[in-house]
Amino acid sequence: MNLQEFMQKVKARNANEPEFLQSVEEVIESVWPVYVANPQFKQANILERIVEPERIIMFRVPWVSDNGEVNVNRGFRIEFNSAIGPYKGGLRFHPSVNLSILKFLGFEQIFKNALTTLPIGGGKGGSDFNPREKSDGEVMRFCQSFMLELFRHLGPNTDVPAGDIGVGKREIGYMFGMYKKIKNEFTGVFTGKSLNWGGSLIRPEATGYGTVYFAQDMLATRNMDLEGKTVVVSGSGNVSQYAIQKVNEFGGLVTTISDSDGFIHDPEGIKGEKLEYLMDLKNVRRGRVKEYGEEFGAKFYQGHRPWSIKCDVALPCATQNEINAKEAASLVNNGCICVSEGANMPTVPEGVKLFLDNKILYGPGKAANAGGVATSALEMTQNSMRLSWSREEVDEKLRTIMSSIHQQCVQYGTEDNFINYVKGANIAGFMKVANAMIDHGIV
Ligand code: NDP
Ligand code: 2IT
Repeated sequence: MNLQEFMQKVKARNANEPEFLQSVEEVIESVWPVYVANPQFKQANILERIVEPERIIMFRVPWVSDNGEVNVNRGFRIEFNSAIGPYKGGLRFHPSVNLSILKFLGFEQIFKNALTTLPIGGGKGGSDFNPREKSDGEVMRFCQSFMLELFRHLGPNTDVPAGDIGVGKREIGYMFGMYKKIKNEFTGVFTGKSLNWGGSLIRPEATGYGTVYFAQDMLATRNMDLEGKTVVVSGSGNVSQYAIQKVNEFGGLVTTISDSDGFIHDPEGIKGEKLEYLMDLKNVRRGRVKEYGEEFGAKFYQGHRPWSIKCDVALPCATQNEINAKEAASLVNNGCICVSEGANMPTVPEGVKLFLDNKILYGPGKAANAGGVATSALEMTQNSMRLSWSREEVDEKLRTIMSSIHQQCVQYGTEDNFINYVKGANIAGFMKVANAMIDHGIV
């Protein structure tokens, strides 16, 4: 079977799952030469096995809104691969959630988690529930109903969820509370928990910080850093906020933020009290970025994404396929030298090709945003030991892990003096998981 025949088979089996197929195609294209060169992988049929989730759980989530209406959402957990550790990955609550999106996220998570150097397998889950404009009570009742089914599939050594889009510390709290009540045990079955009941310092910051550390490591290969660089960021949630904070610390200037309504361009920089305002706006008042524009007199571009704004570095931190081919071209033509992906699969395949053809420093999500899940694994470690590390200790470990991921990309992705981080991340992640699968026999 050649690469095309293999993809044909995957497409036939997973028709109508475009995001999943997109993520599979990217990984398979990178690892195919390694697969062909290593007969033991072929003999164990690793590729066909690795694209098939070990288990998918889909369930009904009924809940009652404040006005007494009965609602039904769909819940999912994709337990994709446990070759190197318990299933680990976030839960996403967003109206767009479906099987294809969660399978792509679960598939990415396998290789991302392998890159962290820590013992965590790949999983992802969530619901098409939309937390926007819901009361606290509605969110709580939804989370409780969701857990009434999901609890039986979780466990600190089995499957450990965390947050993703639409799931932050409030939702983790409600879900953990229900899990604890049903199971009558207090274990580290979620990460991203609040500090006073088992959370880890730096976990909220970790994805954004890690994405910026990865950008610094990429820039360092060309003797550059973020000092004085103009940085365009998309999104305005958890990942964006802490990416912005870290860019500011490194002396860069962040000029954009966005949400699904549009983007803000603030040429003077999103820093100091402006960043504090943004955090309060998004995390406490649950408002829209448009209000930032009104507060500080910055321009709001309704219905547009920020990629037409001239920058040195771009940090996509919102969602999948948020940089299309035209937008990737605009970034390249405007002189962007580095893209570090805080979001999962934010760039369409044609955009990725353009970045690689133009030899820019391009860090794909599974490498650049792995700091979040890596710090989740550090939270699991602290929970198992029943103690907590200091901010400095966790941040130092995160910094070391991001450098190790960068190093793995360099090792597996260097071709003619150019570091192809896509190839490097895919091959490094794949090798670790594939070898573990071989050790375990045909299971
Ligand atoms: P949040 O829910 O905190 O924020 C999401 C942000 O992205 C919001 O600004 C949201 O705007 C915007 N957004 C979401 N969906 C869309 C859409 N369809 N179109 C335009 N904008 C959209 O999520 P996170 O910050 O946690 O996650 C952001 C990205 O980072 C995701 O891709 C996630 O998978 C990835 N990620 C997250 C990690 C984590 O630890 N949290 C770890 C690794 C990756 P709006 O309010 O309008 O929806
Ligand atoms: O995409 C991701 O890596 C996350 N949403 C974080 C997963 C985790 O378990 O911390």
